[in-house]
Amino acid sequence: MPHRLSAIKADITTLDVDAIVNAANEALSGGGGVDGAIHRAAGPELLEECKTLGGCKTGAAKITKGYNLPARFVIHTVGPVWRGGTQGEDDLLASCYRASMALAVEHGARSIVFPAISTGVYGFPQDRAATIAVRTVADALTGIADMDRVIFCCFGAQSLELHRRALDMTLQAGR
Ligand code: AR6
Repeated sequence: MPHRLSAIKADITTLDVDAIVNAANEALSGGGGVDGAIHRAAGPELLEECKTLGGCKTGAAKITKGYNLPARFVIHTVGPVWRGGTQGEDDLLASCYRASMALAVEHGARSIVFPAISTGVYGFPQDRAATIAVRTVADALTGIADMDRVIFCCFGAQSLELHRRALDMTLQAGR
């Protein structure tokens, strides 16, 4: 079970998997960071489809096609803005990972890649976010047989280290 989880350092737009996850905003209007990179790589049709979806609440997820990306689907989720940790940020971040996994399974995706949601512009502390990401996905995976691979796509060496550490701790805990 734990072997389905891994962390790599990469540009998420280059990965040939069934679904990549986008750290979007509630308007699904595109933006900077990973959102901007995904829209640039997918092409303008992605924004056209996003406009038909009626936005996305924080902690929820919506799915589109991948257009010019190698990935078949883009799952757009909206992470919480960090406001000190007392505004339900942890639960909302966990909800992003759960909702994205559920949508992927619903659409028959057997491989999914996550960026480090909320840890850029939205300011969520990176170590805390990595722990929540890995724990939430590992817990969800125990109830999902139809998923082969979940990858945490880190953009920097520090992020990779944090996710590897969180994965090691999860494996040691036998989850
Ligand atoms: N591949 C993988 N990870 C990336 C890439 C990439 N190409 N580019 C950046 N990252 P952010 P957020 C990492 O700011 O904090 C947008 O404007 C980055 O290093 O993209 O959830 C949206 O429209 C960081 O670790 O997302 C929203 O308004 C992580 O992706 C807002 O930003 C997330 O950083 C969302 O903010």
